[in-house]
Amino acid sequence: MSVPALAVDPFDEDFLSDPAAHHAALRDAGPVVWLEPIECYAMARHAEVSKALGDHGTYCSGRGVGLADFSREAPWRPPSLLLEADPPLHDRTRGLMNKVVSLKALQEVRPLWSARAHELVDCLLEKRRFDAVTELGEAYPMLVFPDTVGVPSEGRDCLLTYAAAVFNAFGPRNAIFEQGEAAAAHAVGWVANACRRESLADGSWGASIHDKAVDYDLSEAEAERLVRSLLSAGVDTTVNGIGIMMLAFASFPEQWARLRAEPKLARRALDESLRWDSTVQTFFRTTTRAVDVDGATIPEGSKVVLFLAAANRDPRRWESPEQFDLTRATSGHVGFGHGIHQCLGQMVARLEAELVLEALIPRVAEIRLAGEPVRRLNNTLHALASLPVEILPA
Ligand code: OVM
Repeated sequence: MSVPALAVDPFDEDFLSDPAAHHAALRDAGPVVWLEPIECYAMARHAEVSKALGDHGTYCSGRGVGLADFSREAPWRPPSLLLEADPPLHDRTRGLMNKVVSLKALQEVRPLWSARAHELVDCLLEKRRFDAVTELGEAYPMLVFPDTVGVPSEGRDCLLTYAAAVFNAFGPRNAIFEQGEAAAAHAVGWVANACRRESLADGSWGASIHDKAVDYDLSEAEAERLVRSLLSAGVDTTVNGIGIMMLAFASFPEQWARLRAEPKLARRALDESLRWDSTVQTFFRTTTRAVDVDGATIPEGSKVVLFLAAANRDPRRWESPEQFDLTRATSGHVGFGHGIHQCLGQMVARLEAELVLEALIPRVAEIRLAGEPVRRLNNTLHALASLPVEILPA
């Protein structure tokens, strides 16, 4: 059987402006398709995306998880020792990071992070109208995460610039990629410096990575690169995760009422929000052998783009997938990925979202859109530039 070919560029402005509008065509074309404009295989159905993510032996990450094949072209920055690594190296680095970003570490930060959420919500309630992207989605992670990682206070805006560039760089070298790279030159230097042991606060997660490096047979340079992973993956993801979650509640007011009636649902809200509209839209893998997918063959050494966001709304897997529903069983969503690379920071992201909601629930009766949401185009992230909202006090 042959693989259907589509003339779809998932990184052009039309696609990136409204990815969900294009996902059904990708899913319906077949379990695996060939995208002519980017000369790459693609999967968009839940079953195939989940299976590929779970089979890291066949679908490897070491040749990059963007369009660029690191075995053919030099990566734009030294590869991540987590995201862009395969076992056995990956298991060692992940083992260290699991000890740093642990349940215990999260329990320790919870009281401070909760206080910060309440302070921020106090300010927002005074304003009533605010931008849920800049004043909440960005503001909250920036109030808690950089301090916890332990980076210098000066110049932290570089974290936002850097993350945007990192996620753009998984796509082709289009205008968005090039702009991101140009804007990030200064941020790249700032981040490199922030990752050094001398720059990191004592007792911070960043310092802890350095302290543990020897036990895991990792050099100081490798420890720096693991700190870099926290800074690359921990900012723009939660920024947009919280932003999109606020958009979900503004778009489905009955779900806000449902949450207020049963505040315990706050812990599940981010997962359903990610299923409904996934912050990370796509990641690539590279095949390590010829692989049969439902009767069609993908040759060895092929890039395959996995549409996490499309899988999360696949009607073959989800009932009423367009509906944001807090009571849905979200288990199996691939918004945090799946398999050995599944998001290391997922507990951090869930905690941030839960604490923001915990602060809002008792005090906010309604969240209303107060203007059109404005998108920020990114080659990987479903990102918002602005989300004007009005909150009505309870
Ligand atoms: C990393 C990294 C960068 C971007 C995303 C990510 C979603 C990880 O440097 O390890 O995970």
